[in-house]
Amino acid sequence: MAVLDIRVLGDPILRTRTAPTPAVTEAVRALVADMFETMYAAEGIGLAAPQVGCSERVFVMDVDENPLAMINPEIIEREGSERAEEGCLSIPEIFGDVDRATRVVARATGLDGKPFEVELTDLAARCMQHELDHLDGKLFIDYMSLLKRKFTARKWEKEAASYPGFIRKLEPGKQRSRRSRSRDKSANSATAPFEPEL
Ligand code: K1U
Ligand code: ZN
Repeated sequence: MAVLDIRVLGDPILRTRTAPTPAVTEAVRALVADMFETMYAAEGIGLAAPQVGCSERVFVMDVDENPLAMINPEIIEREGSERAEEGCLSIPEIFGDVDRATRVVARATGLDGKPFEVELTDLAARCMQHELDHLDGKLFIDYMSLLKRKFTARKWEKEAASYPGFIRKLEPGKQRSRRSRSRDKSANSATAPFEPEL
């Protein structure tokens, strides 16, 4: 297993919709293992394949010690709405409020290649929707008002300089087990990826 580099805002892969992953191969299982390792190292609760440079329709998440890997996920039921703050491992130091369904039922293929369904609520439901957006090339900043986006773009211009090539390398010293996670407050950055969308 390996801790992978994380792509940050400005890398075009984060804006590319993934095609369905055709089969659950050994390579897909190895990718999932590396993604869990990377997510725990980054102290996140979710991670989608494009964030580690792979255009696969795959994400991992772990909310309240419930690790979940979803291949070709879809939401088949959604209910409720709540606005809450989100961050993204690919846009460090940027936070914003997003409205999300509070309960979802999702269908996906598991690591065994078999379909399964899962009901998720609250933070787990939010995380699932955030990760599914990644697979469609969508980021939480897309839900911001124009004013907030402009403010955020200026902040990101400064942050981005710490991420040459839009790559976030995780510091080995910062890697922790999933039992000792807390929000990642490390700083970094790229160019002006908000600008074309304003
Ligand atoms: O996909 C990602 O960038 C991971 C991201 C997912 C996320 C889901 C739901 C709300 C916010 C962010 C994170 O893991 S951000 C960091 C984090 O560990 C965290 C976020 C909210 C609550 C608790 C932890
Ligand atoms: Zn994210």
